[in-house]
Amino acid sequence: SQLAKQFTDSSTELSAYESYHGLTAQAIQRSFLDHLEFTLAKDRFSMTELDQYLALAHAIRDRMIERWLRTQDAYYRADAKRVYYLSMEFLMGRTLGNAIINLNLRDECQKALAELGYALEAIQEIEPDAGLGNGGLGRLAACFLDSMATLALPGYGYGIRYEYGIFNQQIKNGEQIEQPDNWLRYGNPWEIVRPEVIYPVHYYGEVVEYPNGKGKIFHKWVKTEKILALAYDTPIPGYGVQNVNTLRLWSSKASREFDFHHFNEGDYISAVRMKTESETISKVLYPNDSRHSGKELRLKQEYFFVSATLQDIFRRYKKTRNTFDEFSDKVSIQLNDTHPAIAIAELMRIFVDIEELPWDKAWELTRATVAYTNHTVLPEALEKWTVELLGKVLPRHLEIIYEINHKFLREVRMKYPNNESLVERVSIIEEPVPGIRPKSVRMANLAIVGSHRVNGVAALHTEIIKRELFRDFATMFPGKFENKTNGITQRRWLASCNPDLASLITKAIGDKWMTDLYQLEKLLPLAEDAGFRQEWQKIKQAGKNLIINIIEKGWKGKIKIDQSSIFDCQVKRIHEYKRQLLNVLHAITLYNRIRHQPQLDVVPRTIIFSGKAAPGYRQAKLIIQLINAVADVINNDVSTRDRLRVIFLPNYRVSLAEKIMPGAELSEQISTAGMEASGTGNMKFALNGALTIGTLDGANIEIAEEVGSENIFIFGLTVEEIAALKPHYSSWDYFHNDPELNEVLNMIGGGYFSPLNKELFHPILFSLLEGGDQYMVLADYRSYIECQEQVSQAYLDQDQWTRKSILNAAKMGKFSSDRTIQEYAKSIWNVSPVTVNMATCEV
Ligand code: T68
Repeated sequence: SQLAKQFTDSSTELSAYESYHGLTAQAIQRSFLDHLEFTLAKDRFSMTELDQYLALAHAIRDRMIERWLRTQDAYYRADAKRVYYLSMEFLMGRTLGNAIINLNLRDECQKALAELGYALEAIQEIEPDAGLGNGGLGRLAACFLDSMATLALPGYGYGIRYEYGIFNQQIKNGEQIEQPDNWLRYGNPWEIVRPEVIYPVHYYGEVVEYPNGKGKIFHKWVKTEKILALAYDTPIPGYGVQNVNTLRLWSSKASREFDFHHFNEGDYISAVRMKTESETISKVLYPNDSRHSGKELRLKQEYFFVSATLQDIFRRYKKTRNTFDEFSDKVSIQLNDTHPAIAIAELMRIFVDIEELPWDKAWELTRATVAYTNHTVLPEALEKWTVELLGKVLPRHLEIIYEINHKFLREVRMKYPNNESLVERVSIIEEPVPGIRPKSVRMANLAIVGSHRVNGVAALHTEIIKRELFRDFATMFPGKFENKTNGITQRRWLASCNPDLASLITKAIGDKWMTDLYQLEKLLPLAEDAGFRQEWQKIKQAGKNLIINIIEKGWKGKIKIDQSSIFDCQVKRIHEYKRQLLNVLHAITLYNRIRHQPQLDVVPRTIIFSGKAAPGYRQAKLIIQLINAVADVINNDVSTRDRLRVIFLPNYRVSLAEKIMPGAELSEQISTAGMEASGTGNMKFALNGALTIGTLDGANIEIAEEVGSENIFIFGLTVEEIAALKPHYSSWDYFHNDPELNEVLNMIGGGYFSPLNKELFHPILFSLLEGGDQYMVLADYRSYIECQEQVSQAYLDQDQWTRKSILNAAKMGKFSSDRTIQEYAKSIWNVSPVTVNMATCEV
């Protein structure tokens, strides 16, 4: 510490400080070469590209370790309140580029590598994505970790170290093929295994009651099957601070008992088989983003990481305290959706059965500690476990849930007498309907009853959960429901993914936007500066050219893209409510207009889709097939293809998103109003200067408020209009009364895009017509087409378009996840920053 102090006492000696901590280009180069030789045992003859990546990753990781240790020590010394973000998904993507940005080492790394003849950008491409999530919910968790570290909050991510993340998507003959994502194949240089941090997790068995001698009955969960949870830690560096937080992911291991209890060969073999089976718990991420599957293995995954995490939280709490009186002053637990909601029952079990606290005290602590974020209103996505399954896998938890429900319903009946239909609606237990539905546990109801706060993820979504989905609860617990509009981290979604735009912005307004995104408003006057617009436009064009490179590489040069066409992008999970179909109907409409009037002067477009469908979601997979079939016809038609292109980019993932955002000009956010809780892709696009075409749904509404109606393209029915239309909606009317729509649907139904199998897309037509068009695609068609005409018109005035592009980015301040996390910290978690300073802390 003497040495460190000496270096920082005078600001002129900053470089000495950096040199002491190995933050110079020279030190990074030395470290890179050392890792190549001593960690990887390679020289410049035997070294591969993978080795270059691994050596650089180790050199960067080394530079986080001291800060990491100091951070954990600082939180301990400050006796800080900790936040635990419990999530089944952390969609981290790549780590190298982000770590380099957050440590502020970009120039140093580039210099160190350039001297050796390597390019940083090429090395970054070697890293596989950590795809431990499906989409928005998992990526939100990753952005939150970045913001918590940057805000110096004592925050921890807790989840599962899936051996296989979200599947890799290939497109073969226009169809999605799923390939396993073996992301750990070449090792993961960012994780550190903690062999000493290992906890037992129990399943099955039975509950026995016994008197404690003082007239009380206690419960013991016995004859369980036990497996082990082993901790792997990943450092999460903040930007502009020296805090490095932790993401702790659990991996399942067979418990040792399996090894001892075999007496003959048969037992030995079955012991080994049990061992491998117990290790399947953390094997693979469930690839559904919007449908509850109800599978036993999924329930076991949820309890697996909740149980290990709570044991870890209790261990940390008990290091400094021997009563639980201050538990909720020192611990805050955020549930990322209901997936970890069993934590409420597990907390009660630990307090009551193990720590022997009275029920009421345990309940008070549990509710004061836990908060729940809802991410969806889709009924099919709400988690319900059958009483039969939950009672088999977690018998004691089922008893506890019954007890929670019993006491809760007693209060409800007291407060609202003679209202059994209310009781039925708010009950945590859903009663069975013979032959229709089994008796089940409603996890959202458990999460609401067991939390002190429930939040939605955008203003409209929060209103919908308060007024509809959870109306009874919102009346019962006024003040429990809050909005926390989502955000994204500008470190990844601007600084790292779009370095040229980032440096243009920094040249113009300084770099404070890196930690205060509202600073981007300083760009507003520059929208009127022709020189600035020109530079902005040049960078956007470079971004477009990068996408062109990806396409030309993917199609082996067989597709030529007009670099002056509108880059119109819809990238997100494929789902009927997100309405990729509406976008396809527009593409076909444009195609028809050009075909029918070959002389028509249209604004050239490149319509880009990317996204995965859940492997079991038939309709979504068929939509992928339709997009590819339409693309095939349009891209092969010499009479139209110079003016219209349709591209489906395979295997959408974080690292691909980072390449699309800088080149996107039009952002498609066209969900049925009321169905997209927030969306976060909408924010990433706008931050990178794309204009939005969208419905009044999720965070689009708030984006429109920020950028102003002149700078966004809004169309379609509002939530209220949809509610009013729904009861007497007939999609057939739109089909019959709109000739262009009629033609488009007849082409899809008549096999125009599937000449070898003319019925292929009938299920799509069925869903839009006989099926009732649940997502109101046809109702919004005309409004969408007209809005797209306005987009094309607006694009003709490039200068004006660029002005709007700058304005959009300038108004994204609100959508930094730093703002979101500050709101959580203040009104849900009640936590404060603990700033780590390497120069002043004791070594
Ligand atoms: C998304 N939800 C919302 N769910 O759809 C999106 N679900 O509007 C919102 O912006 C985002 O959450 C962040 O709040 C999801 O991504 C899932 O991925 C999911 C995964 C498993 C089970 C259910």
